Amino acid sequence: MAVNGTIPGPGIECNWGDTVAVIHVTNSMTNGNGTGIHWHGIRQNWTNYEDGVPSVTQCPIAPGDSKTYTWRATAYGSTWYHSHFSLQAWEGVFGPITIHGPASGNYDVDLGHLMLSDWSHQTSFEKYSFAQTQGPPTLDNGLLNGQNVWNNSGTIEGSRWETNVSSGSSYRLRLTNTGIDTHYKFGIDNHTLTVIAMDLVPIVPYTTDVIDINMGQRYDVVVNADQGSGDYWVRAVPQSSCSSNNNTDDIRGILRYDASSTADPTTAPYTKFNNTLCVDEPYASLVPYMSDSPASPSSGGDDLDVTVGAVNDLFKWYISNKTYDVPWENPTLLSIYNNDTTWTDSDHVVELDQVNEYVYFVIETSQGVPHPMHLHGHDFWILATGNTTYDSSVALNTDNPPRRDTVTLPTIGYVVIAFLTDNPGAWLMHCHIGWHTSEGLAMQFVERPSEIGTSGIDDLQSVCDAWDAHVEEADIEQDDSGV
Ligand SMILES: [Cu+2]
Repeated sequence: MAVNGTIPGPGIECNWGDTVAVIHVTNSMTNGNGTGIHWHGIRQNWTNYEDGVPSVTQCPIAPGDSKTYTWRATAYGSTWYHSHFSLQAWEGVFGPITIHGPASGNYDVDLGHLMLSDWSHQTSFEKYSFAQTQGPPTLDNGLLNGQNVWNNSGTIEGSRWETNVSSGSSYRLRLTNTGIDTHYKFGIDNHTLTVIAMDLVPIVPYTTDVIDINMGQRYDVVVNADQGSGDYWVRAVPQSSCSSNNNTDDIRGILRYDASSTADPTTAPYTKFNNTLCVDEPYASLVPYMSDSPASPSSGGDDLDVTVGAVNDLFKWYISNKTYDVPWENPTLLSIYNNDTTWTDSDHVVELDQVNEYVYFVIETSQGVPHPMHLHGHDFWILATGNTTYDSSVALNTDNPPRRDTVTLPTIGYVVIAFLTDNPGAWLMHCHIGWHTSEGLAMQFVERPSEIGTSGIDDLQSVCDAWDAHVEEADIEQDDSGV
């Protein structure tokens, strides 16, 4: 699957403050393949109906149907769009978004996005039944901006991603992990990375040789071409404590000082790649450049306990003992428009009625699987995190703590987040591991429902009508959580 014929799809580029109008999404697929495009990390402030999530903010766009999205770029930096329907994102329905604005570090050249994907020769849809019954399958390979090589029984196929630099110049790279189930460490042999942004938040720059990047996260890094000459490996290494891949050591691109060179680099990786833990960058390194601190919560938040269990011998993930399962044809926002706000356990709605107040949530797990947790419609503050059991004596950092939209819940650990209820809407929070999302590791905040209003209702209804008509004539069975 692809957007306009390429993987990654075409980039969307705009300036901070722009209204991105308009993006036409036409579903050219066939029978049963609905779609919906989510603009990851875009705040959608008062534009919940543009969030692109089937079962939450819209029905799937039916084959042959179209939907037009419009949204405002209220933050700046690097992000991406992807399908939020079933496993399509990991078949190639994604692409980069660049929002130009200030940066907290200098650089000479913007090299654009480098999207780190994982890949298998079987489709994600083919692997889903294995994932549901036996756990996460081993993947075959990884891709840098859609490229890599593959040793097909002795024949090397494909080609590597390459980039050229001039000695003495500095380069901005926009990293996104688009994988279905791969935590990457990324680095360039003999070069350092100066990190200037996480997700869509500029940070006080810090320098590292290797960076941890979990699914859904973005980091903007500046690379100084300070080696004079030569060819260097660019490495994305799946971390074996939480990711399984058959090509771990050869997901590589090449950085060249001499564009005419065709030589393979002979450089060696940093030893930091040998640490295979799946963790975020050091908490203390992630200091937002623009200081912003949350106040105390108006009331106690929930404790969200992440667990895995089985239903009919299929893995299901739970948050607070609820596994998310919402029909595509009955999105939350449609229910709100229809004043039908009686929620079931499988809707897993937490209603937030407070206006412009801070809410705190503890997300924790006693199981040995880390999860990249992503919230729609907000950046959240990370008040505390640790790989121990949470207890209420944990000290919370409320002095300009890291804020972003995707955080790693550590294995047998916790993370405490806060956000401001300044954005009426139905906002999904979910694990960005593709298998886990489909297996129910999701919930939704219905924020200030009485103020959501009816903007977008005509569009929502017409997309739902087309989907309902498609369901009537095609025999469609929803075999995942709806997100
Ligand atoms: Cu997960």
